[in-house]
Amino acid sequence: MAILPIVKYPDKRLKTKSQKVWEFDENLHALLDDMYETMIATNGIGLAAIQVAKPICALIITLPREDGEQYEEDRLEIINPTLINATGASLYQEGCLSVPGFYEEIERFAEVSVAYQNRFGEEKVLKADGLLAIAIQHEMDHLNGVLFVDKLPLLRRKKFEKELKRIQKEQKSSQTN
Ligand code: Y12
Ligand code: CO
Repeated sequence: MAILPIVKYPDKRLKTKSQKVWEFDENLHALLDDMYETMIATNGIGLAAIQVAKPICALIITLPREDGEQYEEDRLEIINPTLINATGASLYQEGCLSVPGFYEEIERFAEVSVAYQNRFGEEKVLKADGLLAIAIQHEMDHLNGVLFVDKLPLLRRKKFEKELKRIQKEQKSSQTN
């Protein structure tokens, strides 16, 4: 297993529309394992393959339990997802490993049902609400080349771009000092 580099905003690769997965082989399994290791090592709860530069329709989610810990047995692997039902609305302060240090409130469906395949290509359906529903929608957006910041209204988007410039400037000066 390996910790992979995460593609960060504003890298254009994050705008890629990911391709459907056809082969459920050891290469896919190795990628999913590496994605899991990468997500846990970087304190993430969700990660799409494009975030580690692999433009395929695969995402993983592991929500923390009430004790704040993430357990490997809760690891969800979702391949080729399609939204089959979505209801309600909910607001949540979202973050993304590709946009570190920036959090914004985003409106999403409150409950979703998703058809997908597991790592062996078996067809599954998952009904989710709460944080899991938010995470699924956030990660499925990545498969379409959409980031949570793309969903911000103009003024908040401008605030984000300004804040990003400040963070990048800070990082540059800490590297040279
Ligand atoms: C609700 C909202 C969004 C999601 C998508 C999954 N998002 C994450 O897993 C975000 C994790 C994250 C972790 C960070 O920490 C490090 O990079 C070490 C982070 O960076 C900072 O805070 C500096 C930003 C985001 C699921 C459910
Ligand atoms: Co993300």
